[in-house]
Amino acid sequence: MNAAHLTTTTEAIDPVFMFIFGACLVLLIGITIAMVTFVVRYHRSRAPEPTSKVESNLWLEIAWIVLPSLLVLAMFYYGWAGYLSLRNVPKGAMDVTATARMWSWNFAYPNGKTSPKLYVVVGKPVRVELVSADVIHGFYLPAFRVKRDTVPGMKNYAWFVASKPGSYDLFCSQYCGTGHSAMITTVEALPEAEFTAWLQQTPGGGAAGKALLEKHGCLGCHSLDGAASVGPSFKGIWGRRVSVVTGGAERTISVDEAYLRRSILEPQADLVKGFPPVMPPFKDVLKEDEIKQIVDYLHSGGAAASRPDGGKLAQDKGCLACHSLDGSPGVGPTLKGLYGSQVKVRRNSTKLTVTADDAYLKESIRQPALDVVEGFQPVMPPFSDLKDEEVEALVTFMKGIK
Ligand code: HEC
Ligand code: HEC
Ligand SMILES: [Cu+2]
Repeated sequence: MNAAHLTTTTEAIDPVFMFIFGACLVLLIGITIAMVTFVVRYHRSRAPEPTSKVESNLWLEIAWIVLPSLLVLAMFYYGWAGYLSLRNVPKGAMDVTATARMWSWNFAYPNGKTSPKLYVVVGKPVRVELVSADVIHGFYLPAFRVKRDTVPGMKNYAWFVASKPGSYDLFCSQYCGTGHSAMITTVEALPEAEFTAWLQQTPGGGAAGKALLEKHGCLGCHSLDGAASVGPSFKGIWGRRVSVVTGGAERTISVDEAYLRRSILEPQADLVKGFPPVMPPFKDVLKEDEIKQIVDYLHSGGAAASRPDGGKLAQDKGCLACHSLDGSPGVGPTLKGLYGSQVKVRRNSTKLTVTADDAYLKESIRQPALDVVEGFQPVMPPFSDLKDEEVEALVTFMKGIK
């Protein structure tokens, strides 16, 4: 039980458990045998009178004080050592933030990627920062013997390492309301290469495009916030009218995909007026999918907005834990065909029918308790912390679910 040699949380916990369990088993068997033997041997029919004249036995008393004390101290020692290995995160651990909310998990990686499943590298320790968005939840990984509460407003963490590739259950161990049992997801342990490939995959919201801009040094010459730099700012670039010099002749064009591609691949072809021709061509540098991601990113409003993706938000914010997209019932009404439909709601205990338009959808997200849909409990948490553009994105997303 030397902490320095422990490699996994399972190895830290299992011997402690077996030791305590073994000690209890030995005691249970010993005490039961002694009890049965005494019952038989000293039954009144065999021994009607007390036979023993012993008043006290010093050695026996010392033994039954010292031996159990040693046993209990040993349990404490092993338990403490095991606890320390659970609290001391090995060096070089990967960081992931787990956010628990009613009733879903979301995992955020340092590069901004988020996922409803916890992807990890086989053999590499993972430090999980535990955050709760609402009530007390519990981060519970039976396969790795890890169980730790996630408490709102409290910093907490857990670590583990998956030594074999595979899919392991991840539960919430605190009863946190109606949808508690829905807080089930998995740890996906992948070989390093597969994990890296997964981590770099386009994460919807344009983080990949931005990462590419950073990687290729574009941001050294182009700002995202409108500030002047070596080149024009990317802020609000899509659709902007620009004056360019093409083959010596000046013309004004609006920025679209074709123009963006040309500007990136052959910057000298259309030279933005007032800027020096210093941008290197990226023709042989960027791959097609990278160009696409960059163009998408610039299209989406680039830095200024990096417009949120409603579908992804619905996943990340836990909407889909309570709302289905396919018409099936859940904790909340399905989102399928919701937009434009007539909804029966209860507002301040009066019943009325409203049309699910933009305003209604927005209000349902920000103040769900205002209009409670008939037949449902008012359990939806208010998402008052969402930004306006995030609410817009969610509404756009919901409109699309026909
Ligand atoms: C060395 C500085 C430099 C780097 C690095 C650079 N650019 Fe440029 N970029 C410029 C300058 C200067 C201009 C304006 C002159 C021109 O049109 O070539 C420009 C123009 C552009 C334009 C047209 C802008 C407009 O307002 O019409 C786009 C789009 C663009 N760059 C994208 C990129 C991307 C994407 C990268 C990275 C893959 C990149 N640039 C890297 C300096 C740079
Ligand atoms: C804890 C479960 C839960 C979560 C999480 C949740 N909702 Fe709800 N939602 C409900 C319930 C229950 C109702 C019906 C009662 C009411 O109107 O408050 C509802 C109602 C709604 C309605 C009105 C539906 C209708 O049929 O008129 C919309 C729109 C909605 N939710 C959107 C969202 C969005 C978007 C999110 C994520 C940001 C979200 N919800 C997260 C449980 C949830
Ligand atoms: Cu929970």
